[in-house]
Amino acid sequence: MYEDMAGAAARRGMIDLRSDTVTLPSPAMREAISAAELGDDVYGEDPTVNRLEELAAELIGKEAAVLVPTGTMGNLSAVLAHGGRGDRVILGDECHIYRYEAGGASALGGLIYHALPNGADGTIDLDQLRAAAAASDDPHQSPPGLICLENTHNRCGGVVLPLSYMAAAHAIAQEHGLPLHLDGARVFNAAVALGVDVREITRHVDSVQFCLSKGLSAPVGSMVAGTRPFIARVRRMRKILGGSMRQAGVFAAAGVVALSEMVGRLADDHANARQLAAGLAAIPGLDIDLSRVQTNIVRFELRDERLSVADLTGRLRERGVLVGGMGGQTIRAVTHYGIEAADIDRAVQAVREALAG
Ligand code: TLP
Repeated sequence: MYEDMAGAAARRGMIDLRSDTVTLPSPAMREAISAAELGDDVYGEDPTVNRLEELAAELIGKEAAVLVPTGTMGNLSAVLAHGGRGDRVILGDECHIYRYEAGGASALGGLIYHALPNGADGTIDLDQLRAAAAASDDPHQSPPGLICLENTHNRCGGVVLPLSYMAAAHAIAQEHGLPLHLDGARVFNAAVALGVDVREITRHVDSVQFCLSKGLSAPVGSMVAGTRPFIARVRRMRKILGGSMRQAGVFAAAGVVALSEMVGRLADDHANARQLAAGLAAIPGLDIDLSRVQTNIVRFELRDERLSVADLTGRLRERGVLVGGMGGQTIRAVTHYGIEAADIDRAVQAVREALAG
């Protein structure tokens, strides 16, 4: 009855690898959207939102969860619920909260970003983390408020933080009485890559934000999860930020399908990413670290003096392939629902031609 909209980009002739945010809802999501029972969620009366929040809390292993429109609002409302004006948000200098969320915690909440170097593997050195987390009696210093990690780590190429690292970072946070927040926009990708239940990851954090609208393919929505009192504070922050919605069951219905049906298939995206990476590795003029291709993100560097990243992405666009520049010589390609193994072959061929021509 419904067209498979995930194929829409492909039908337009483009292989869109710019992000997994470009995914379109599955046929099952479209059916769920049209059949969704609705109510006013500001009154707590949207049964579909309530179902999604209960399901999300259970799957992610936390007491409660709340639906927010975007990952950015999810992270911001969580950070504001954890810390106060003048507190430091300790995070990695390559993380999304620091690089791509417009400084929201400072701009709106008066918190200070304390950025520590991210290693290529997405981690922050534990000694540096421990030193940053230690509170000082010196009135010149601003107090630590919380620690944030990102898993999978987007700018580091979708790498997965090891469970042992999550546990060690959590121990440091606990030692210093700080909450640990996880930007888990793609935490289900991390769980699938590790072959563990996602709760094995989230048990090491106090709160988590995860996106329904990336690899899980829902059109809109992220969840924030944590203890009941924390989620009550997040609800207040969401209200302040203008993110409390009315008949949000319209897209929460797709979120229920995302969590029930779309997690397992992330393994296909990971296999496609590995296939893409292997193809790119064989092309002269490109540099790629295959050990970092662990999930659905392929990060590679252009090492061809004859053309710029903009030249290459432009030539790829002419050949029906969209990828994104990440600054400098770095390019990102992301696999997702609607991208098949045959598209990967076509994309690799397009890159070969673009660099040859
Ligand atoms: N990431 C987007 C861009 O903003 C870079 C993408 O295309 O990958 N955390 C992480 C780790 C993310 O990658 C993103 C989106 C977010 C948070 C924010 O989610 P939204 O876009 O829903 O606000």
